[in-house]
Amino acid sequence: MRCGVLLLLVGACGASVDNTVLAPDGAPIDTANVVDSGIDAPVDSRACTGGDGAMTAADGSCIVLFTTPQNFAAADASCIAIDSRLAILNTADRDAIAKALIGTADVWIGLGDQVAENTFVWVDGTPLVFENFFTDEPNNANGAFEEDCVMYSGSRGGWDDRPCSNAVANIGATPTEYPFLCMF
Ligand SMILES: [Ca+2]
Ligand SMILES: [Ca+2]
Repeated sequence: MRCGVLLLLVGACGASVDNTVLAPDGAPIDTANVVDSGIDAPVDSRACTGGDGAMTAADGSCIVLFTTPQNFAAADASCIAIDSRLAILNTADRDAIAKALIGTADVWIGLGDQVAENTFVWVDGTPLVFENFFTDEPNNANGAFEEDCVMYSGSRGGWDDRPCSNAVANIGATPTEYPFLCMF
């Protein structure tokens, strides 16, 4: 009887030791090696220069203007090529800096509703909170065609959803290439 109890305790103790030894070899140890993409933390230590003009926001982020027109995806790819993304204007200050930089130009910013119509998301995946859409925008072209990418209309002083590229159906001669703002 006593021997049986002892065996049971030894068995339980052995299982516990095995679990403890195995744990460090499991998934949790990988959490120490998670690589930050940098996309959610655009502020970095580089000098704020480049493109066709650049300005620093109060939070230290650098907004860079590129005046050669491109469609939305190509513009974002150009930003990624310099370790940045299309500008995430998620504060009033960033928005004001962007407006000062672009003057009356129309430029892509890093916002769109490509995944779910009328649910606008920044290119780093964060949801829209601060916004500066112009009156009656976003309007998805009033149903005429899809407008899923957002540009800053400098002349109107607010944002406007526009067709992302020439691949969008039924846009006719609607422009789809604009200068753009990168941000790091
Ligand atoms: Ca849309
Ligand atoms: Ca629109």
